[in-house]
Amino acid sequence: MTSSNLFERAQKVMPGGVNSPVRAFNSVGGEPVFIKSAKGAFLYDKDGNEYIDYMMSWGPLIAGHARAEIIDAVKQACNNGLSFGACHEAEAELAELIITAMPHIEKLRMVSSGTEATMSALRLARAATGKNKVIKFNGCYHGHADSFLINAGSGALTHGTPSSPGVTPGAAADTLSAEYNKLETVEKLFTENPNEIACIIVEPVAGNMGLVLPEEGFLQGLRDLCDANSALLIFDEVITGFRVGFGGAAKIFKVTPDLTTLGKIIGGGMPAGAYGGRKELMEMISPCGAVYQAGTLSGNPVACAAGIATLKYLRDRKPYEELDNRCLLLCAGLSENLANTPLKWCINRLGSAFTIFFGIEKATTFSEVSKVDTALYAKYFNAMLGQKVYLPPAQFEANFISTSHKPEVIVDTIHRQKKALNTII
Ligand code: KE4
Repeated sequence: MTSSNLFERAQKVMPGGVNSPVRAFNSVGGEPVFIKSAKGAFLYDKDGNEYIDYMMSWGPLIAGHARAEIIDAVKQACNNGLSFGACHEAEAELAELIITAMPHIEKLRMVSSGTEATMSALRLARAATGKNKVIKFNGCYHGHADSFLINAGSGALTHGTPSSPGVTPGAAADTLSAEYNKLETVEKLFTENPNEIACIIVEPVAGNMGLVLPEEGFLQGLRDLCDANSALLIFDEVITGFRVGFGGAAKIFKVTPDLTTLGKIIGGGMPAGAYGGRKELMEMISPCGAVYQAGTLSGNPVACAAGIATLKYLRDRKPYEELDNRCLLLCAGLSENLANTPLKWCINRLGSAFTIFFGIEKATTFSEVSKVDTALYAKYFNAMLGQKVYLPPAQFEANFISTSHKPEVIVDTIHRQKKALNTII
């Protein structure tokens, strides 16, 4: 069956034919390609096409698709059983790897997605402070729990539902929205809601409005505001954890959160998330504390095996300088091509993650990003797809490279982009 036949079939049994909205290609037009397999930096669709992949499953695959040592670890774990619903050694091994890399996490709880991690961290912050309100940032995305679907980024922004129907006024009332990189908007909320704010949750590097970096002093400013108002600071490192460095954004920007949420890379492509922080906070979580949170497949042995193999690969190979150099090379080449067109664009990059914004020349705040030319992005996406380069099918996302994106793949991508641009200029 071709991708088109498969999509027709999928639409009969799943909303939009997908299990996550942003996969539907709605904001870029056309129909999604159906993937048959993937290896290294490449995707292979059901229609016989090979693509260079920069979406990389939205971030988990920093080691590339189907890296042998990760596949082998998963196969071995599968042979011992897929799930126990009971304690097993790999849970502590994965937790120890994470805690060694991020010592501001003294204890953590494994869950099965980033959404579970952030919703649990929020519950814990509310219990620990006895306060109800949470500050999040317009354009930031923390998964689809009710509290976070207020002015959310990623697919919620892409599909025009930043504040989703079905979220009750009660839930929405406890979520306050601030502007990323604008500390004054956070300070104002603390002034207007004295002693009511349990926490700030922030993507330390925003990935869900496209990649937007924290300006000098922004993250430290959030830290100071939390300390001054007895609120907790939650770093949502679902994207940035083990992506921007082995110690995450907290280490790079030298700001210590009270709680951290993780996902994506810690599962190595398998369903996994985690939340963690200081011992006295985490010991409020059941069964040692009263804050309830649970999950049938939390700490699943197969997911833990993939996560352990991925983190050991990163710990031992130390690929971050190489990834940074490769992505710098890529973005320089892509920028040179774009500079030779009449288009308005800008590019943000940190390490192996980047976003090209179309229609704007600066992307440091949500209000700037809101002015992007999504129609032009759609044209660019399809032109690149035509050159067999697979990008995120939405402007408000980050692109990722992996250790499988060898220099020759980078150079080839730059050549393919040049051809793609010639078809839309
Ligand atoms: P999941 O529930 O999708 O595992 O994680 C939610 C989440 C939490 N925090 C951050 C910073 C995230 O980026 C995400 C999920 N990221 C999106 C892509 N931007 C997932 C892709 C999708 O929704 O299909």
